[in-house]
Amino acid sequence: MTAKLFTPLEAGALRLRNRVVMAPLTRNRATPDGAVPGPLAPDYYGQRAGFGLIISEGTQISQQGQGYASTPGIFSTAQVEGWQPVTEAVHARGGTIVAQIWHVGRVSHTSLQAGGAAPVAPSALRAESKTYDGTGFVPVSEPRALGIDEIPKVLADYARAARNARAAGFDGVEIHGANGYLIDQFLRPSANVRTDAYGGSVENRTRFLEEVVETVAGAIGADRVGLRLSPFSPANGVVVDETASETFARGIERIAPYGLAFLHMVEGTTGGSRDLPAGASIEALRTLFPGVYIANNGYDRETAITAVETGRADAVAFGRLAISNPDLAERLHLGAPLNEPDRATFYGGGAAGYIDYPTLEAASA
Ligand code: 8OZ
Repeated sequence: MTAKLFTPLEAGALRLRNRVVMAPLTRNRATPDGAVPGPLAPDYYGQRAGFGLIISEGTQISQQGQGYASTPGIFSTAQVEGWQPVTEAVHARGGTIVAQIWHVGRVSHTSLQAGGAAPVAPSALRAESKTYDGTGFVPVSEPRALGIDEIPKVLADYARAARNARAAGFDGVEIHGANGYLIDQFLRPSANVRTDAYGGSVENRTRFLEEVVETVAGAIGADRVGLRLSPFSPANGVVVDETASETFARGIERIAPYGLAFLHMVEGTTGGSRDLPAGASIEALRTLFPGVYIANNGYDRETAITAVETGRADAVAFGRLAISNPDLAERLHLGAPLNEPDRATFYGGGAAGYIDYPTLEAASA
């Protein structure tokens, strides 16, 4: 009998042909100037159409939202036109693809900002983190705190990005609320010491998250919007403190009524251990969300099959294995061997390590 991992799933308006999801993966191969998807992107994504769902690499909603060199955007006309062949390539092969929409907040560098400006964040607190500025890894810049009057503009950028994603042919979007970027920064007392309606209490720290969800759902329909969170990941300099369980519980409670297509969680430390702090529970958070749940972090064939079979997850997202196995869903279904990913070609560069990992068929030919 076919394991449930390999069976279709409806997530809001999204139709997944199986429950093997391609996680969002930063590859730094967009054009350095216009942040337009590079010429190989249609091939890269098209090769991966056999995933039940492709979540695009993080795609900035504005120049202000960019934190690394050569990541793509979705705010200019050229960017929308650059994404069109990508979504066409995926759809031509029967796949489903959403754009991950991203604002990095303080995880950026003045060299990536308009006019060399300071990056923006909930508070003027520099992250203990590095970014890639196109020449090497550099400490992130000191941010300035967003004025409360600037928040509507950021929300408008999210709405524009979501509408642009649909115009570019994406089936929907995933809001990047994880990994220490802007939304996560608002949620964490270590990054958010505001004294206005967006800081302090749990209610205030979860306000920006809800406003982004409300805005993006209002722009393109909640049934085409997913959300990614990493409640217990100390990624990019955020501190996972004793408020995390309560904060994320309240955040998920607040967004639950919107009827999003899915919630996608990094279980544990992003790209690392699945261990959680004492007393923390992913299951407890998941229970607060009534819709489709996509699990991520360190899954393999057996643990993914079991997670979906037991109902602990509706689908499972794979990161590094999606880089090295364009036909991962098929390989997992068959129990076939997997290609190993090469870290040296993850970020930046060209075709090598991007569009040249062989499918099973190619490998046996
Ligand atoms: C790796 C390198 C740069 C960015 C994330 C978007 O952690 C990222 C990212 C990952 O969510």
